[in-house]
Amino acid sequence: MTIARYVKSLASFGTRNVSTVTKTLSERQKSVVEASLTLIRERARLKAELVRASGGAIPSSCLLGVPLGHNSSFLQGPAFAPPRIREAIWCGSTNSTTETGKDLVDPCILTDVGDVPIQEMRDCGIGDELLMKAIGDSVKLVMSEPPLRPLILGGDHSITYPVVKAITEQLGGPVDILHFDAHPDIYHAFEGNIYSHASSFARIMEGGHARRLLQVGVRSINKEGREQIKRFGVELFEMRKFHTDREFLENLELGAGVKGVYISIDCDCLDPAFAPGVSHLEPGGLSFRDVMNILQNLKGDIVGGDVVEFNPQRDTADGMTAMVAAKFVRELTAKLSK
Ligand SMILES: [Mn+2]
Repeated sequence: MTIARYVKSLASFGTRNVSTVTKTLSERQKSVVEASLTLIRERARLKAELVRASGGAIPSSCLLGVPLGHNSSFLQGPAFAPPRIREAIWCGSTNSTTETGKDLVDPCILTDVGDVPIQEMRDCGIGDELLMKAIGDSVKLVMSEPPLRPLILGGDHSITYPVVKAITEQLGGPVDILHFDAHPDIYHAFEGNIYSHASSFARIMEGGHARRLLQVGVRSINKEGREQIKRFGVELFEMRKFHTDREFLENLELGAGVKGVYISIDCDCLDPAFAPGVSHLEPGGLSFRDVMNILQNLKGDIVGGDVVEFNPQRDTADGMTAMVAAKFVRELTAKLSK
């Protein structure tokens, strides 16, 4: 239901004036947010109990889907990605073990609390400010159940801002961020939207949530992007120089002296030949193995991560990019879980 129809249906009770309707609307919205958070809270409690019952006391990855696509500047398909990624993770075509030998069927390695009910909140007219807060609160609820650590299934890239904000607030300080992307996503605002998927890292840097931000795979950046990179002291590793940066990037040690490392993977960091199912096809990108080599050699305490911008509506008929996004999630799980 649109907000206009919702207001109209409330107003149709007749005796209420406009301010009563507004008040009722916000109370109704509050109830929907509370119900959404209750879902996540109870699922996180269930999964953490399961992990503890299975003997786990060390960090363990917990999937949290954020099916949000409306902050994309182009296509909104990433809203449909989380269930497609889960389906590919558990697809019988491959076994359940990561490349480094962790078995995903073990709840001490991987659990899943389902999706933040984004559509339900949007259906009652909840705007981006409250939506972003609800995403952050959901992340905090997962983190409140040790040993769960949040691994986010996007969604467009706008969700990385509330996720990183929540993690750093919960941990009490900034993190280092390793960000794979064709784009720096650092516009102050895009087409007037400060919550745009092209602006998430501007919000993260303004908020002081990252000590270091390393962006890898970038090959679509304009003058404003370069100014913002300079302004925020971002460490930019452009695709055109990747051959000379490779050795440095394959020997990274991050997160010491801060609260840990956050890893954000935009599927369009890859060359479209490896991942055609993205909204912004940008030729000349990384190979899957390029990303794996950096990820698997990375030293540091990984406190959270995301895989974003997979667009099932642009994927091949056999779901090739879904498998790519799923493998990113599987190998990130291996890094997050001890
Ligand atoms: Mn991108």
